[in-house]
Amino acid sequence: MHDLDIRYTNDYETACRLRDAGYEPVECAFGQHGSVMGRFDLDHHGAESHREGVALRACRDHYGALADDPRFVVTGTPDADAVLAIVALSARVPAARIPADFYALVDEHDTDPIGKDLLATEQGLRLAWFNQRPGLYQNADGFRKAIGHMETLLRGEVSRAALDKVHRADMARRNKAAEGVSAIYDGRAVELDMPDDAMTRPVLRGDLAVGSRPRVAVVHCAVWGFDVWYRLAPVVVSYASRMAKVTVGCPDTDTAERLFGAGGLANVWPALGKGWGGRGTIGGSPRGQRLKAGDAGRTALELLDLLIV
Ligand SMILES: [Mn+2]
Repeated sequence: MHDLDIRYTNDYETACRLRDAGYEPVECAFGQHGSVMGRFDLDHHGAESHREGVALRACRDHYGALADDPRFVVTGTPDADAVLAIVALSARVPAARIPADFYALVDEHDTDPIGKDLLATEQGLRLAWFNQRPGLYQNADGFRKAIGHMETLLRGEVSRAALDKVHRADMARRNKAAEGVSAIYDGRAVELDMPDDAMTRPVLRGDLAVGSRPRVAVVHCAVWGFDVWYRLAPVVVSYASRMAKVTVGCPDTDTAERLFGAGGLANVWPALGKGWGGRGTIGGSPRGQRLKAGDAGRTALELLDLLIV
């Protein structure tokens, strides 16, 4: 097997130079510069978002295509999508060890991480094991570690006990996320009770979002919990005390546009004040400005006034 050569960069020009020298870019998106594309067009962000995910295409269409020349240029987080793509292109594990239901799930979870319960299936649990690995930092070492974890996983070397531990850890995270909900408001700013089926009720998106009585949830929580919170309200205002920052989110573009009009949350940033911003589905308070916990509640009430349905 040829040695993997992984180059990490946060610089668009460097990624272009490495691409021209024969390194295959995988998910090399650089904001306003756009994506650096190689022989296999392995990105699906921004201007490339019409393309299918990279692991899906690498596993299905290009397995082993770079086995003799496994040189890659990467950026950002070593997530399962990018890492699995590299493992498949370079044939680091036999193709039979990468079942279609696993790479399809990696793809699905990459493009829409909300509302898919990873703990519900064996392949999901395996993906959750990968996602829970510590040390998956945004650098070359993080990518090498992540590739090693993915290989271990695909070779079937993760024990039942380790997978069970992942299950318990994620249930603990979900419980913490639910405990972190401090208020759920309906359209008239009446506070609603926490439902008994918070963990199992469907995500409030699309028609469900428009028809639901809960409108906005306010959370104060140290763990990531949008998969839980969007079951409680289609708009989530989250306060992170460590960052002293307020984040506003909707589960997807369609839902955000139904609730706030074309452009989704882009309509609310100017109304929330100077410096607020982000994308159509998620964003938050001005960079570098420290907010107080109470600002999340105030933001939630302002959002109620901006809903168009
Ligand atoms: Mn991806």
